Amino acid sequence: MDVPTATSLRDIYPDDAISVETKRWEALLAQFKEKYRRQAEFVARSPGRVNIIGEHIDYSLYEVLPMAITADFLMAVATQPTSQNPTVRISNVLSEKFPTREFEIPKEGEVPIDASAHEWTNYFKSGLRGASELLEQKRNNGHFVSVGMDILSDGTVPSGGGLSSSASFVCTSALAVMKANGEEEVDKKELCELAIVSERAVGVNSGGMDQSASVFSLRGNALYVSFKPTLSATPISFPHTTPELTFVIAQSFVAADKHVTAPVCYNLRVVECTLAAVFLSKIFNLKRPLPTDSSPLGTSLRGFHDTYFEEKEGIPDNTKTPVPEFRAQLEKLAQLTEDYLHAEEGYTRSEICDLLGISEAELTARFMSKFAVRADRFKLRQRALHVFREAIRVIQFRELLASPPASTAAAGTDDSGGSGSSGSSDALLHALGALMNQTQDSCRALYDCSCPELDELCELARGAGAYGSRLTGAGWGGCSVHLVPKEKVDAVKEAWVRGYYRKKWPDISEERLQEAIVVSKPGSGSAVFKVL
Ligand code: NG1
Ligand code: MG
Repeated sequence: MDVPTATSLRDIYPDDAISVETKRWEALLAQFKEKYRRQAEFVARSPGRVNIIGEHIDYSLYEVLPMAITADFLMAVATQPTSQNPTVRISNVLSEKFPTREFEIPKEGEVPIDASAHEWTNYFKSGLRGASELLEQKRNNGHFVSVGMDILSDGTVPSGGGLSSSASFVCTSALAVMKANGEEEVDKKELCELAIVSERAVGVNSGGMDQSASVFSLRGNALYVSFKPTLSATPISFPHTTPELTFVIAQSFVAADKHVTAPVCYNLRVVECTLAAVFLSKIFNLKRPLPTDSSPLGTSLRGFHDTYFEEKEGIPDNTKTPVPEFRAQLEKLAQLTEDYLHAEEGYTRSEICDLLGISEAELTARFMSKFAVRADRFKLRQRALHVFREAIRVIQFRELLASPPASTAAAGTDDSGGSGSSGSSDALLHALGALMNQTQDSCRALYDCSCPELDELCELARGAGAYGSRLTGAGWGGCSVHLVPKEKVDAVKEAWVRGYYRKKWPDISEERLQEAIVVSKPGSGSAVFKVL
């Protein structure tokens, strides 16, 4: 399945976004011509995403359910004539915030990336590096050096906000490099996998959800992303409901820069899940070492899951387990975690070493060296419980979308006395919202990745009529997502403006408020738009 070449913005954006996006693209192309004295040849784009459910389980290789939003990262590109010293000139429409950079593409070796510097072009360089490696493999004629490029970029995905601004930037960059180097068709899976690996080059040991949602999404659908046995993405249509099923996104404006907090937040959670997998496999005396199919993340809870059932219940190939069994397996693993992983306050390094029979030096070398973490205790119980139960909620959410519950009207008149359809939608929306609320509780209480501001936004939304409210993305700040009936959207917005935004920032500007709350329909993924 290849990245589509769009011939009109209607192929990319939902109808209600067309006029704004048309003006944005025209401004981008005009500014490109002004800056580089020539026309752009194409525009590459990849959207941000909001994760509907399945939080902090992609790096444990469990399925997740994100959807692409309208906001995206654009790159208008023109290739430079082949030269001995190909260079990249990359600029951004917000030139003061993102200064123009120019650098030579090295003739041998990789383009250097200084992950310690928060240099905005690092994301482009990681995409350039990944795409160059892929093209070197595909073309198989020695070291690949990209052509020179002139680039003008424009991103509307709020950065550090849990809407995968980083993934949209890396996916667009890799796509732009592939197109600039003459790839007629770009395979979505190849693009996604290279973007996943590339993003780790900038220091966050992330899973693959964001890049999958950014590349594979189809307008009007959520995306069921699976990582086992290999990366795959299935569009999931939303049933037609009344009231219309609307997802509202609200920024907490608490900066959630994963690169700064990774050693005590995001990357620490990855280590805790890996250690939980290794710990559990030791407790249950699994014979075979856990697969490192999630490398370079290391071993995953899913690797433990599959190995446990293969060894203990002789399930040959657990990737083809029908859903009811798979769900029963998850219930069992959550129970085993309850029963065997006791430490409420977390495990110390020496306790982990004692059980694994390894030295602290080996523990650090094997699990905490590629991505450094800082912690004295590791809450293996809590993190594993969240992961197994969250994976169950994703299954339940998907089943609800596939077969909405029987109408409440059919089971006796519902309170509104309305027609069957509104009754059944109400039951569906309540059930979906309840799962989202459970995820929020688990993210706060078991995974400890919420924050007071996110909790407050959720409480305010529920009080104003939202069916379900939760943080989305890594958490510790950033964004929240809410399932709100269309006719309650204004009331929920009002509750946030009064109860949160104007309270914390009394002189907040109107456009800041516009930025804070986004109602986005499920959008399409990566695309290329030929200009010349
Ligand atoms: P955000 O916060 O949107 O960047 C991060 C990870 C995802 C996933 C979520 C939590 C990166 C690039 N992405 O998303 O892989 O683990 O957190 O579900 O770090
Ligand atoms: Mg991100």
